Amino acid sequence: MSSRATWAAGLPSLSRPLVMGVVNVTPDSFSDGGHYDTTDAAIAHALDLRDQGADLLDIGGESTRPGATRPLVAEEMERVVPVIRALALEDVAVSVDTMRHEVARAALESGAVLVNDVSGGLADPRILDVVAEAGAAYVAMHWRGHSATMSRHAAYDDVLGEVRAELSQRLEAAVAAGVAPGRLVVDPGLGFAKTAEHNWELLQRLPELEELGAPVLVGSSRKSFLGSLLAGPDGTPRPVLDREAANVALTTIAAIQGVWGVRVHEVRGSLDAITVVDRWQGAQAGGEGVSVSPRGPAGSV
Ligand code: PMM
Repeated sequence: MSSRATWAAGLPSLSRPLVMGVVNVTPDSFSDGGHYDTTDAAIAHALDLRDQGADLLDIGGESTRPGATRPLVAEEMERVVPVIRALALEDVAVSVDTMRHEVARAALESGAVLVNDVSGGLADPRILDVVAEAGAAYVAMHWRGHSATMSRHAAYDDVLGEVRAELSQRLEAAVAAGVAPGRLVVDPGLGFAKTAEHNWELLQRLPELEELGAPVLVGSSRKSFLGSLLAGPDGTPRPVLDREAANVALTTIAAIQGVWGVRVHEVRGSLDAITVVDRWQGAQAGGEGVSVSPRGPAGSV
């Protein structure tokens, strides 16, 4: 992966993949909707993920589950801003999971250091100007439309090639808006306008996404393609909260392929897997567990 010249202030600099812990302050997210939808519950959960070792906490106020209704801008803001403000006082980096420039601006003013935009700037192009002005880091995820319609767009001749080409356009748009190239991260957007087959192919070919020259983030945690893979004999998908072991396996696979980070609901297992991969790679290189392949900005600062 190419080395990066710059990185946003406040983001951890690691020689192993980073673990981003998910905090959905929503009533309706597919796996944890309604669990942390008050400010106090969300802060307590975030601090628990921090204590488990999360390197970054991703705070979101809009569910992207298929068919979800979008909250008002004011509602989304009320959900995430108080949580981000409280966490910014703690010893942890915070990102905001939003597609809206107003929410991104308020989050960055409240102490967030990264904007995680599942639409890669397509839902609200002004978000790129906000990120550029703040000098923040930005995750451009692959996206083809809002949740209500995204399944219609899950058609590809060559999923890796098309995702990579569309992400390349999103990186160009971000740079054109003034975001520093060294502050950009890409994400294939597993489950967003993708079937299970598409997800598996992307997961098999992550190094080819790295050819974009930006670090890669992957979010597989609890997603439905794991539920269908692990379905019972009668075809019933494995329940959402019982997919963690499978996700730890995917964290291992992603770490071996050199990703920058994984976005997960449970931190400890993925962090353990990353620690094992790091040690294993050090042993392969004849070292004593020292990571020999710094990845992306985290390894190059
Ligand atoms: N997935 C979800 C939400 N935000 N952000 C990134 N960068 N990558 C993802 O795969 C991603 C995301 C949906 O999952 P959730 O509702 O459990 O947060």
